[in-house]
Amino acid sequence: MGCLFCNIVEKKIPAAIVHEDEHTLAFRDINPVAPTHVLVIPKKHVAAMHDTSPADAELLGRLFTAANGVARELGLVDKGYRLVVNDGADGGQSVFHVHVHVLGGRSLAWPPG
Ligand code: DGP
Repeated sequence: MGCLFCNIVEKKIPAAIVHEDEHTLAFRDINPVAPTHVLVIPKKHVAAMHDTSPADAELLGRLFTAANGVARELGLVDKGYRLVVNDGADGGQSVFHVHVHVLGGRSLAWPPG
């Protein structure tokens, strides 16, 4: 079975893909909490933010650059959007393959719950 998001990268599990390049994949969250809710992931498996190191600076840069590109492509930048990375149990992480949530299409409350 392996990692759910690796299976999406490998197209073994279907997803509504909105962006793909050599290093990243973006697809719609199966359980959206905003009118636009997309997950952006590195194709390389990294389980969590706390597993990254300075050696992952390029991967993380590509990830956030791709997330911003998705927000732009989906028309979120004029009104604003939010990028979220949940890490570990207290952070609310449920899938252990690093991902950035791109949230937009409504005014988002702060602080989060
Ligand atoms: P997090 O809680 O930060 O680990 O976010 C994981 C997100 O992944 C959660 O918002 C729901 C989403 N998700 C879980 N399983 C699937 C799936 O099979 N397909 C898609 N598109 N999203 C999924």
